Amino acid sequence: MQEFKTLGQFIIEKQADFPYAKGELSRLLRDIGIASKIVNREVNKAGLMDILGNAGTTNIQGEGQQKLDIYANEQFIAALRSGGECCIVASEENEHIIPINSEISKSAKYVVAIDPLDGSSNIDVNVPVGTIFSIYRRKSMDGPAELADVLQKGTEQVAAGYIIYGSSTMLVYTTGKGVNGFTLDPSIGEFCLSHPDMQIPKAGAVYSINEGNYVHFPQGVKQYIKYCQVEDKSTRRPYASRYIGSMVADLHRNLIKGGIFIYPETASAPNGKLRLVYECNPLAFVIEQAGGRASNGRERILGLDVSELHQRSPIFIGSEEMVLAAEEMMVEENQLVTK
Ligand code: AHM
Ligand code: MG
Repeated sequence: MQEFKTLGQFIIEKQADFPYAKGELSRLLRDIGIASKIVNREVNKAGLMDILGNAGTTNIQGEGQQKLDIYANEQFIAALRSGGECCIVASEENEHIIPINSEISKSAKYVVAIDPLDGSSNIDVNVPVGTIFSIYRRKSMDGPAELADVLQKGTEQVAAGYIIYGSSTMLVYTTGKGVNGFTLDPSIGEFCLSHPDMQIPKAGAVYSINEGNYVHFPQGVKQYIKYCQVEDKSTRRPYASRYIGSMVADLHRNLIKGGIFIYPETASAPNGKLRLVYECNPLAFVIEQAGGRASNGRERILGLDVSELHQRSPIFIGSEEMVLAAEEMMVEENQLVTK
């Protein structure tokens, strides 16, 4: 008989890696896994149900919210509330932190930052979307948990990961001891360990960037794009350009095959588009744990100061050698931004 390991079994097995932990983090990861299965069910039905389309409201960043964004947000918050291990949820879909004030969450030690459904504008066209999550320990147990508990540097994350709702659904996460990937077996409704100890190749042959914004990119990024397109056998150039427009999907492919994903700053968006707390930091933690690199073009993403919940950051993330090459060009060009 084929032997397999479920996410639940794996989490329990790994609990021994955290001698100080009493199983709370394991239960938190379990809660996220459960909510993701419910979201997966709805994402898969998107073409069939009247759930498709715009809910007619906008999130605090003025972007159109799809109905499934709202649904996913509610599911994750509900799972974290009923699990009892989380005292604050911070979500892309909510302007403010959501304190969990239930009786069982009183002594909860963890805060969770989440992008419940990233790339959700892709749902209408059946392109993979994802969930991104990040877990921190509360800074202090005195008094109620507060925003400061969420605004921690990425280096303070105790766990982070993503779920990709793609041709199959996968959950990939790290607790700082490597990266493991689990594929959902729909026939038994369990995530099964399919990608143990994931390692991103040191270099790849794929670059992912929204090249339509080329005229607005900093000179260093323009120079790097040109570099990607020049023929050079030793570095496998020209690289292939692959941009799905769902960061989780682009990053997942690059994690497995090697590659770089860039969402830079532009003149009109000096901090780029992507959000530090629940998009950049968790994915940077995963990629670093897989042996890759993540920066804002100059500094390590995980070391950046966090002052706002919905703070944005440029991001250069993926295979180490590729990110290093892009960073060098950012320095060389002195970060000139094309007006
Ligand atoms: P969202 O959080 O509003 O879904 O936006 C995040 C997404 C990323 O998944 C993706 O990489 C990027 O935005 C695409 O943006 P663009 O269309 O500007 O290339
Ligand atoms: Mg997002």
